[in-house]
Amino acid sequence: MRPRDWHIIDSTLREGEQFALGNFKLADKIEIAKALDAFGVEFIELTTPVASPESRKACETISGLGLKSKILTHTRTNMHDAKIAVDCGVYGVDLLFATSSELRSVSHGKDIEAIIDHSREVIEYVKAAGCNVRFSSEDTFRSDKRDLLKIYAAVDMVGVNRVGLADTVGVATPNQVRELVADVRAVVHCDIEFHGHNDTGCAIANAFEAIRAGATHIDTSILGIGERNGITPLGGFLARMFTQNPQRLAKKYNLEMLPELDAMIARMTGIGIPFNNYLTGAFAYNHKAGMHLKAIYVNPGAYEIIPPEAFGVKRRLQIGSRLTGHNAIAERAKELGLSLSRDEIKSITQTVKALADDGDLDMNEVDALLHGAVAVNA
Ligand code: HCA
Ligand code: CU
Repeated sequence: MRPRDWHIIDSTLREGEQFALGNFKLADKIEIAKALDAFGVEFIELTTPVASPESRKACETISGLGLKSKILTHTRTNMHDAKIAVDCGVYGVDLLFATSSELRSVSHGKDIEAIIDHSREVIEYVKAAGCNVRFSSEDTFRSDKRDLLKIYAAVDMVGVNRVGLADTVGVATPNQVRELVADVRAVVHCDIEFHGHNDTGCAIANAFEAIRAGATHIDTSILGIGERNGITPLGGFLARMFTQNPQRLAKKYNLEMLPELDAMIARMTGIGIPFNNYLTGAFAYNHKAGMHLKAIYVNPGAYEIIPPEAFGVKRRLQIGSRLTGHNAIAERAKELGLSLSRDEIKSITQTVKALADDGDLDMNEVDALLHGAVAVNA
């Protein structure tokens, strides 16, 4: 199936609040919403206004900011919550209902027919209030497929704008996501959203497969923060999509703002950006081994699938290690405007390697060796 146009629903302000260290003050929430808007995400999802007085204030305030991103809030599928959500002035309401037998038994105890009846009333209410409405089944991937397709088809008939598939426990494989999204695509006309947790490291791959199978909306959060170890990270997901169609992505989003977004959430949660984070991790563009360095000088694309400047980050060449090579040392001499013979470069390279056995040299130390060699020549 040909991928359709897709959109990001960033849930840093909903799923991200379920992260252990996610407790954003109203001013933080406004800063996050404005940054996401400037980045260009199409939708921003907020914690249910029912959660606390400040959650309600956040829904009202952020809905009133006049952002380009459309503001959604996330509620249980009941009239009480839906009414409060609509009253906050949000663009849309994301309804959630537990459908797997595991969660049904501990949650509401309703059977499928009862879920459909109950949901119909709430969906009709939200629509009549002029809001966009989505219906998602919690724990989709441990729900019975026949039940799911019946529910999705029924809510589609009632007129939802989107149905959501939620891999609540991060159990789904990319193949399962592709198959289920395709099956849902066959029974609904509305848009399809995918929400994937990262317990087994598949959240990005699953979001990618969801799009390939016809999903139109992907839930993300900045740095992937969320319940447990989180969901599809905004940056990692965009890295995946960039490799498919860089021009289109650069047109849709202000990609060079990604480091700013990641740093903002790292600061607000106090976690720091993980060293191996997609694109913005401290070493995401670090090149070290001699063979790699040699190629990078000739053509960075040899070891980089995404040019770092596309996402506003810088490459880092680590030439003071035991793995370095004479090409890297020669390039550095050239950068410094130093003229050294091939043999001199080779000899300095051997010195760097030997010294690095006691610990890597930083650039200043490598530079000092190069300058020292020139001084000897003079
Ligand atoms: C949760 C709910 C949710 C909802 C996803 C959705 C999930 O577990 O707290 O609305 O699509 O992962 O199921 O985040
Ligand atoms: Cu979730």
